[in-house]
Amino acid sequence: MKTDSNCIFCKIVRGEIPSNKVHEDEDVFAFHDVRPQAPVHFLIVPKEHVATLYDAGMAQHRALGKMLALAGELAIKEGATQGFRAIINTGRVGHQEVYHVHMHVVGGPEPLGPMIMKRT
Ligand code: DGP
Repeated sequence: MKTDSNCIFCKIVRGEIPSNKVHEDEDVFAFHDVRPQAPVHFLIVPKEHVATLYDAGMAQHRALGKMLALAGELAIKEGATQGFRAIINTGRVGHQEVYHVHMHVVGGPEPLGPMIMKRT
């Protein structure tokens, strides 16, 4: 499995940087966002280093599928029982800050603004 020694999320997956873990299996790792933008805010990442969705393909379909398949279950576990947003920022235009694919799961309890992840 491809890993990047300089990637902050690879370091979290390897346990070299501490994180507040939500879930781990052989394909994906989920942990709380260090800068939460809502009461529930965690990230689900593939364990394999894939920089962006542009770099992902069918070779990653299992991990990418799991990210979506687990979102609801983990959101409920974290307390977002009335809805959430699942967001994958991609590239410069998508305001991607960390170049290891990650899905934000952002939830209530109150309804979220129209562009919760937009940064100025
Ligand atoms: P973005 O690439 O813009 O989709 O967002 C990256 C997110 O990653 C941002 O909300 C903050 C979070 N983040 C960055 N570094 C760390 C870290 O070291 N630990 C954790 N838990 N989250 C991080």
